[in-house]
Amino acid sequence: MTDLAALLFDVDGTLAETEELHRTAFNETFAEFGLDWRWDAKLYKALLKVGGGRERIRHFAVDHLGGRPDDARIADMHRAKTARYQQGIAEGRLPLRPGIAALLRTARTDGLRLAVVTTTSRSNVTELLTANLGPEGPALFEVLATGEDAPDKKPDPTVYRVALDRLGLPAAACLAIEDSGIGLAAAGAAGVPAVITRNRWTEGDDFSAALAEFDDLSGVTLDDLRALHRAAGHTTGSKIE
Ligand code: XBP
Ligand code: MG
Repeated sequence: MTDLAALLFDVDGTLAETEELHRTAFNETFAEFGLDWRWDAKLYKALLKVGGGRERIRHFAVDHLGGRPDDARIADMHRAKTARYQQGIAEGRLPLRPGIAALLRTARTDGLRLAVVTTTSRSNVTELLTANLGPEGPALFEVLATGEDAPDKKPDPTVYRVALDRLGLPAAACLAIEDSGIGLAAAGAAGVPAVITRNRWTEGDDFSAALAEFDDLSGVTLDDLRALHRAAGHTTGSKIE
């Protein structure tokens, strides 16, 4: 049996409820670029199956509207969207989800290693962590594996493999904390067991492969996570609701 050595945190929907700010930033950017596109909540929920904001814009432009991709323009739009999103972070619009700050600090005190494993950009992650935890926030995490590290976004497992490689740990020594079906699939394809924190944007996703589902991480202790990880080491298919 392999002891738990590291927690691998997804960002969007897991560390913070970011998607409404992402959605608003996309829509404001579309208007800025003279487009009449508008992603309402229902459409955005469906588009979240496409990991990565740049990829999401491209998917919408090509698959949804049947357009020809203009990748330079899509990159410009995504840059503008990221600036708007980070302005929202600077305005304090993205608190961490309940239980996250306490769990991060306890994990570090307890000797667990921490990594971020996300499809979003590195600067979005460092801005979010700094805004909520101060200048030392990003350094709580030994590894930040982000969208820049993996051209193929979740559910592709590349970003998880990058994190494992940088940590120098086998997948079985880690536990992923995710909020989405594509994130869970990415972790699973890299061999990393995972738990889910639910949110409205990923309601209805297939979480059958998760070790457990939680509404949020308040009240979830390291002992709880260690017990789930230990159980996953010698059984499959057991799940705690
Ligand atoms: C969820 C995502 C992200 C955000 C948009 O990422 O799919 O693409 O919706 O962010 P996570 P960007 O893996 O953290 O759940 O526009 O920066 O890609
Ligand atoms: Mg997520």
